[in-house]
Amino acid sequence: MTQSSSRSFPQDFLFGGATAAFQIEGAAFEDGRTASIWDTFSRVPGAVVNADNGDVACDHYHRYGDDVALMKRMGLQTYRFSTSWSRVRPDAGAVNPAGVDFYQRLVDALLEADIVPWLTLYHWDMPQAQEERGGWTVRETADRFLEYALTMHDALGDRVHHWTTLNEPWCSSFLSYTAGVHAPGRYSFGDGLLAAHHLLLAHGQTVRALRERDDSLSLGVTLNLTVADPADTSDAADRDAARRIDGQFNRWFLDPVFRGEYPADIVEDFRAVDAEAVARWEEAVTASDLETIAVPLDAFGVNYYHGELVSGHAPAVPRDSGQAPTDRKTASPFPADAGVHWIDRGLPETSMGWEVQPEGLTRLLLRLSEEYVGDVRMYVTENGAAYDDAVEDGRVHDQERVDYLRAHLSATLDAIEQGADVGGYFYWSLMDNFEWAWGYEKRFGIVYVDYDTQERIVKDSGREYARIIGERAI
Ligand code: IFM
Repeated sequence: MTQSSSRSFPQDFLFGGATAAFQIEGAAFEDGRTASIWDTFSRVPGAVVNADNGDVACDHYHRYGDDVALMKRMGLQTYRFSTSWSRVRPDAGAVNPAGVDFYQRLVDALLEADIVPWLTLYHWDMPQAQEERGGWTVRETADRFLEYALTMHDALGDRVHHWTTLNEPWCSSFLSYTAGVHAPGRYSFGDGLLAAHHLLLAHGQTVRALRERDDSLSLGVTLNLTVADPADTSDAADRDAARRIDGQFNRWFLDPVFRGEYPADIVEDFRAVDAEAVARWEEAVTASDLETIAVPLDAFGVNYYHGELVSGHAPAVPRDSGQAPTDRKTASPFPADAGVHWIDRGLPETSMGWEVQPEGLTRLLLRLSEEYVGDVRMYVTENGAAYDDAVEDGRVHDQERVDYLRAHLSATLDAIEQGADVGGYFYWSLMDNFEWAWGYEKRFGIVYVDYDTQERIVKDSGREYARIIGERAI
């Protein structure tokens, strides 16, 4: 691309990188931390590829100083990380000062390096002891979560401005309690429904309480969202397939957060499949819960990886949606998926089997802007790609990831230029890490991690990102 065709980002646009506690920290049982649901689940035979776990991960707990220095060298303006509930309040019980201290040291190091800390309170690692009390299927868990959130605010409220309650509640509810693919590995549609509601309740209660403490904080939530296109827009069955996927994945979370209601069409779809589960869920959902969940926000996090083309008719060759790494899942457990078929549109794919569809990000941001967020500023809090990287002479030439990154940054700029208020972009992930059920098999980082030596190597994509950040243009 020539200089004359380069496009600049708005002055206040933030460039960041993202990680999550369980995926990078390691030190799983050090300094008072006790088991989270992922420590337990990763030890279930067949749950994680190669029986990997988070005991060591990227050893970030001990290497955070070097990792922050690396971020500074790359020019990152902000760093999105999560705190571990099990480290801060082991077993969802009393405060563990050593756990709190780790995050204070991390935040101080970030501030010292002029990197804005962007803190997520829940990125899936609930204390195992709380799961044994019912986990997200019980209302009490939202109250325990609030205690933990207030502990974090006591410790960091003077230094951290940006607070995100939840990362991707679709994953920590349906993927975890219904599909059994993520911890705690339950297989119940009703439990997934309850978990989603109590997660959202925890979000609302936490935003409300933090706001009461300090109305200058920037408070938000991050959802993972998709763009489901019908294979043939003139075909009613294809349009209905797209409606259902959009409904159970996007609107099930967007509607309560921004409108204080669950999408009625999806409630009826769910009822047709499992009336008893829906009745149980209806008993748990109160009008005041919905008011709490729709608490006003300052920031809205959008995680986008890929879109999907769906049909109501079976294609000659079924497409593998690339979702399940192990044999734990043989058929989609989601009621609204029944009769939905994924169509291969011939786009390039990442090593997750996810299509590379950057223009979907533009459309998603514009849709959110038009239909949901009002004047709440959006941030792309995750976007990234896994590829099979190799180290050659001390370098990682990951041209596909360079292209992915550039294409999605351009797509973000397209949305901004068409009127969406997007304040920043966080590449997922800063470094290779524990990719949940895929263990260490999938590498998303712009920094390569050698898990034998814990050496970090900035990949070509990391170099390109640093260059783009330096020029604030693409
Ligand atoms: O690694 C995950 C992250 O924890 C949540 N969002 C998707 C990423 C890639 O699968």
